[in-house]
Amino acid sequence: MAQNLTRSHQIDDAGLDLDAALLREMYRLMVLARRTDERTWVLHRQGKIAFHISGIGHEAIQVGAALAMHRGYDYAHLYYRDLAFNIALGYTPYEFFLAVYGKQGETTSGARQMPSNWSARRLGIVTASSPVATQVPQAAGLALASKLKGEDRVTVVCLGEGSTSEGDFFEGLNWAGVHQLPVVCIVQNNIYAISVPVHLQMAVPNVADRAPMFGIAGAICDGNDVVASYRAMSEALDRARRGEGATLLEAKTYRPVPHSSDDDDRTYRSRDEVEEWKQRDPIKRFQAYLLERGLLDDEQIDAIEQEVRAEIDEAQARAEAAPYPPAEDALFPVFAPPDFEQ
Ligand SMILES: Cc1ncc(C[n+]2csc(CCOP(=O)(O)OP(=O)(O)O)c2C)c(N)n1
Repeated sequence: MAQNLTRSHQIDDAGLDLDAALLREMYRLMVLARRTDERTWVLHRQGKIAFHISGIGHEAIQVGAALAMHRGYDYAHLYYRDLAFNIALGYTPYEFFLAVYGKQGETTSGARQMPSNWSARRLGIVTASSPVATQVPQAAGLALASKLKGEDRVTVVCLGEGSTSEGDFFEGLNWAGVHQLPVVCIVQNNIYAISVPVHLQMAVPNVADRAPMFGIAGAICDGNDVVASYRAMSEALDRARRGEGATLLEAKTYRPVPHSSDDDDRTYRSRDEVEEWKQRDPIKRFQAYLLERGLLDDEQIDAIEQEVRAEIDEAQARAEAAPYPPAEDALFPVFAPPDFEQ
């Protein structure tokens, strides 16, 4: 059953009565993230930036999940494909473009990390490192701190299904289970870990099938449906806030573009497969739903496109014009001194 979730062209809003303003905001954020991502591919092809790792196709799970959170209060340990997640939490296209250009003022590392190793202190987004799955035990540690302090913050951590083969995934979720930690671990299952298909990563049909072995809840959602993703995430967050522990939430989705700007995906999957998934594009699907319900019309869709384009043009131009960091910045401490305040 779960395997066929994403065969649907429909949006599953059963049991939800979401406000029209929230639905429109979901749509706007998905479009903002998609257009920012597309622009970044263009900058790469123009030779203006060195590298891009795209989140195209993952917008529904990321925007749905972020909008279900208490933004700026809950913590987020995100992974490189989470551009839409970051944007929905309040990270701006300008901040992203500073990172891809490696310019001064870049918030995550002063332009010393690769782009998409996000962090934004004001938004509760914790800095990421490049070895995949290392964020899972870090998230469990953060959630343990929240629990010990008696706060009702939830820590959300994301990774791909390939990264669940790493020991860190098991260690982190085991810890979350033993201590009933307020963690939601979202696995964005896009079927491939670069070129390795999911059936070569695991012998069970769903990532979420592993939840019982950690003693935590497991759930599966259609990660190409923003509303279904919002609902699944809300349930997981509520469980965590009630003190009932962690959830392993698997979002079934697809990456319709190469793994990164340096990957040729024609070597490991057919064009027919990619085209078939594009028919179920999360933005197209959601747009059809909003149009059908009269929550958006063609004019409003055009207005959103124009507004988003203006924001991206301005953000990109400003980042392109920004200076590079001075060479001495390479000596800036990696670890904050004990009296560090921001
Ligand atoms: C520990 C470690 N091993 C290998 C890599 C190289 N690497 C970067 S991304 C990636 C694929 C991860 O795939 P998945 O978790 O399915 O996420 P996706 O990129 O498909 O969203 C690999 C192997 C790495 N960064 N860290």
